[in-house]
Amino acid sequence: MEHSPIQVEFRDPWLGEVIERYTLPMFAPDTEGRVSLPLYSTLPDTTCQLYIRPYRSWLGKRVSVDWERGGSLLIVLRNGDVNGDNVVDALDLAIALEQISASDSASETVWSADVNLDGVVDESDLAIIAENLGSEGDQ
Ligand SMILES: [Ca+2]
Ligand SMILES: [Ca+2]
Repeated sequence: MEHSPIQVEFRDPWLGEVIERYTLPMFAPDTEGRVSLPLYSTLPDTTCQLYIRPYRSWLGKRVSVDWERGGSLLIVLRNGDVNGDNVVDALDLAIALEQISASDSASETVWSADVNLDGVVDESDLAIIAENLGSEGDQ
């Protein structure tokens, strides 16, 4: 199954308005949820808010950055949101439990429940979901 592009928004730090959007195609955080974002934009150097939209099973995240052109930023995203509602809760755990041992890569449910992207739904996926239980993504 293909990855959809990850979407990043620049927001005004005070008003929260979206100033600019860009997408990082074919991109996924590592198993620890680390994402290194290349910062390319024509925006002038300033303090701004970056918003990473919920991506696959990773929760949305808003961070304040001192913007400098040409830099890159390391962000850690929380993982475990199987159903994509930007919250990790018991429902996500239940969906993953139902798919345990499943490795049918054509199934969208299996694809979603495989939160560590190793092609199979197993205990390590459940552990990631359990660890982040109760986490809510930023809007
Ligand atoms: Ca969820
Ligand atoms: Ca897995």
